[in-house]
Amino acid sequence: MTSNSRQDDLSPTRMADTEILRGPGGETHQVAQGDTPVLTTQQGIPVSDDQNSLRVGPRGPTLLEDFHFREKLFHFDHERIPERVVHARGFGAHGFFETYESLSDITRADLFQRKGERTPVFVRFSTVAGNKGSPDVPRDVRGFATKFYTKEGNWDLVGNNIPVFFIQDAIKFPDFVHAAKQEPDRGFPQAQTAHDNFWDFVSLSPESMHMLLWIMSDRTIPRSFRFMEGFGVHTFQLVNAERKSTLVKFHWKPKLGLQSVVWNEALKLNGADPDYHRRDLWTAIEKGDYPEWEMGLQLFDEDFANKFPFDVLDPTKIIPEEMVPVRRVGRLVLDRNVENFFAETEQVAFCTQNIVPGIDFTNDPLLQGRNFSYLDTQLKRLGSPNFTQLPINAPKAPVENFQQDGHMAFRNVKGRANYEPNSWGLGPRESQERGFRTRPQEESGQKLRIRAELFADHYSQARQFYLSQTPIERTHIKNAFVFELSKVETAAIRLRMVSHLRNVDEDLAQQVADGLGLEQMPEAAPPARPVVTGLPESPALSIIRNGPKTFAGRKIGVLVTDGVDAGLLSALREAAQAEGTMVELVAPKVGGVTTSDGTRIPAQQKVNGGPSVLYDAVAVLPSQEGAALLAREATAKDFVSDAYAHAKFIAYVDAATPLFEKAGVTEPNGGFVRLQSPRDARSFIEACRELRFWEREAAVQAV
Ligand code: HDE
Repeated sequence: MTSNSRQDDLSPTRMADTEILRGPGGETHQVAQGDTPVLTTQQGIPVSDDQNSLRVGPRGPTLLEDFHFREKLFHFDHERIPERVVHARGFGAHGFFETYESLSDITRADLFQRKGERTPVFVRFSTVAGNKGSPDVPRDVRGFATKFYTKEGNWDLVGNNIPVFFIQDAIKFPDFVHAAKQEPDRGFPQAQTAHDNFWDFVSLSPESMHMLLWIMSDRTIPRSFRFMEGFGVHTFQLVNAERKSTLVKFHWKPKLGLQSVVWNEALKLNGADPDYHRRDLWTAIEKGDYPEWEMGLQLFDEDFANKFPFDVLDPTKIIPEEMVPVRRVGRLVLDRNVENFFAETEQVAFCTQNIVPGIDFTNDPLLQGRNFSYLDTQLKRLGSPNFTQLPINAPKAPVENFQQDGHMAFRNVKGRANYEPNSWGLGPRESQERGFRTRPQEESGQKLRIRAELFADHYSQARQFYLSQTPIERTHIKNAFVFELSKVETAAIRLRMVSHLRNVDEDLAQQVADGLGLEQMPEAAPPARPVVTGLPESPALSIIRNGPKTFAGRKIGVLVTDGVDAGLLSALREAAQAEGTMVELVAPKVGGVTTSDGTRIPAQQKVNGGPSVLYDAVAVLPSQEGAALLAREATAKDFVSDAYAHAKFIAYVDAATPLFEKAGVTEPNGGFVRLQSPRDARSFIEACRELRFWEREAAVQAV
């Protein structure tokens, strides 16, 4: 065997300014010389051979003496840290938060004091249920966690893309998470709520009803992180220098507007690109198209809280924006990708208890429980109380205290004193004036395991959410219930769920019952408190009503073949560029095509790797011969028929007709734009601002 030839044969051969390295299989590698650093062990000892372990003779046993080999495998064996119990699948980026105006009348939090002040941030988005390697677009809540490195310490706003939660008391969190994740005997399903245990638990927990309406809506299948809202969920307090408190709900509003995919698209996306969301964020930042959100505050006082028909401490309730407007107070810009995924995205440790002077908690029982759980989980995950010293977690404000030692301590007390007070005049002391002070509040009452009265209203806001949706969105919610409950094998659980839906909306319950093929409608579940049926609609709750009216930040997939009309293609590119839209060419071969004017252009995707689900809109621009070829290719037909079924805007040239016919798209009508002149390219982009031609969806019924 050549690879086992004499060790000398495998040592580098120097040649001019490169060296030729022969690998273990006899293959050769060229390695740049000059500044190339020398490989070392963790102890800094230079390594002479990283291709072969030390052994006795070419066919003999490996020697224990090979410290480089042992260290390399030892380190590799310990590469993994426990993944997060929830929110394991995540993606993060750096950026800044910029304050629009001083909020000193409301809060003394340093980051809100000065107009134009920029505070560095790290944001991690995530799914909840799936394991670390699960796909990006399951039906799931998205985490939206922000670490603000303020001048007075780190503030972590650990939110979601949905403003309410499944449960009201942190004591139920382990049960809820167990039920949502893989079933313990079989270890599946992965990243799915569509299974018996999940629906069993939630149908036995009426407090989940409001959240269930949200998760069955398109909020849980966002187009990408860039197009979703974020919410702090709980009511917090902002406290000013006079220690006056204002109650607050935090919001993030995406600059590019809201957008979701459709369910059939999500199913296909997870196969076509399991990294769809992280790739989107990474690419946008790499291109300099920095994603942006505005921070919004809903500010209110105790008087409002007392009059509000629900409890502001109940995390299963919202305060409609129409009742308390969202005041935009700053912007969040993500402008830097991580340098190392593990060091930053994996090791970042968000803790809800990280708040800064000027912000305070409330008694929301979910928040109180979270304040214990996050610190605890970081110790398990990162293995040492010194996780705060990792660069991603370390405050950018000075850290001065006498906490010492522990695993991996690399910020250590200097000098003799490691306690305070001390007689040596060494080290930091507390400051009444600058330090974090909990706002004094009266608390009294018996110790009880009980919830506040208004927490028992489980259906009224679920109903309000449903009735605030457009007809298209209501259909999606109904379809999602039918899809998920159809995966539930136990008929009694399906019935129980429909019995709850009757308290939300009779029509919805009936449609879901029909979709499930129920023979008889179950009795409505007895509500713990009467359902308030007359709550006004809240248009802010609809995605479609809050669409972007721009196609910026979106992506068009252009299906091309040899002979594509060069003029139309460049008109389309220009119109897209003017809008801030990306264009990708999808061709029979990734090497590209030759256009009508003889220019050779590369493609970004081969047609079977670039299905139309990856794009927000498509253009089908083959030549006549090209269309005939594509009409024989199944994935080219899927490209067209999926774009059609998913109600996308489609630009086309007449030559595409045979492909459309083979794809079953017989009559290009609404939502189609025929490209004949450059002006048509602009009309196409303008049409795309609507994002989808929803009228088509009802006709196609791709649920
Ligand atoms: Fe979390 N949650 N959570 N959660 N959560 C975690 O902390 C927990 C809740 C949220 O990108 C864990 O570091 C309890 C609500 C996000 O690293 C853990 C309760 C909201 C992230 C934990 C909740 C969230 C987490 C797992 C009920 C929205 C990911 C790993 C009382 C407002 C942060 C970790 C990241 C992560 C506990 C409920 C958001 C186990 C006990 C409500 C975005 O500590």
